[in-house]
Amino acid sequence: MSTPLTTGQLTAFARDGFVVLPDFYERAEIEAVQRGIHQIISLLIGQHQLAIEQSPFAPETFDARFQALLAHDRALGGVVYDAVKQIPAFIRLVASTRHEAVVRQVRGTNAPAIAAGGYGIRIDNPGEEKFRAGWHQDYPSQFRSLDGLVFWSSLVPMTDELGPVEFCLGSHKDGLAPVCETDAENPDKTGAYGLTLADETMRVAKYKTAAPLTEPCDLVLVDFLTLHRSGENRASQSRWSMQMRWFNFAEPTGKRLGWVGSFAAGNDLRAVHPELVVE
Ligand SMILES: O=C(O)CCC(=O)C(=O)O
Repeated sequence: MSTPLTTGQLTAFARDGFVVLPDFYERAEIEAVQRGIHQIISLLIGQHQLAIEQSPFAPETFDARFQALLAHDRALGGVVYDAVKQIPAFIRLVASTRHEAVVRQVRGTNAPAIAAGGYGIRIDNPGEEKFRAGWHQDYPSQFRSLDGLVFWSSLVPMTDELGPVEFCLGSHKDGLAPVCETDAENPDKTGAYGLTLADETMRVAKYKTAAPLTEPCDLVLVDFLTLHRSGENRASQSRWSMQMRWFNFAEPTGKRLGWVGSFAAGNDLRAVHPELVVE
């Protein structure tokens, strides 16, 4: 059997609910995704005849003109967001045999699965709150299987200013956390973004937190039950990161639900898991 994680990494994952695997991806795999993003930005600049200087691709500056594009028209940021998850090199990465081997090893399953619609590339823009993810577990907004895994990887060198993801250490061991469906402080947040943890402050205070500063090519492997949230981007650049979700066809809850997806698949948390929703 292929064993991508060392014993130490497996132990850390079981203890903390996430683990950083340095240099998990090949540089060429990541550059191909960055190149695809650069191309989409170039195409939009050309299409809208914007007075933004074209710049040749380099991995360190693949998004150099993105802030200028946003400044011209924020809606083009949404066009980029929807487009980049369709870059072939990204889809190849999502479906990579190494991801499959990780699921087999970590979940001890011979039935790994890719969560349809459960993958994308986040673009966390400086100072934007609307799409920042508050404290959450992935399962209520994904379903598929209780033991799903997120493959999270940054496309830019992470810094404190960019607002790295924060994790509650060991929180996955406490099972599913009840949620409220509205965020009183942020009424414009909807769907998965509108869910807040019941008794959030008390719940989160139980755990130590960590916010790893990873590099492109590093993987952060995250349990579907681990509490985590987006940091605040206080930099002048966007924070680009990939989320690729897999699950396990053989896990009993997922099997019982027919492996359905959550919000993005049009399903209602209250209908599928009424016990998780508190008023
Ligand atoms: O990258 C982020 O800011 C948060 C990502 C996240 O919450 C997730 O992958 O579930």
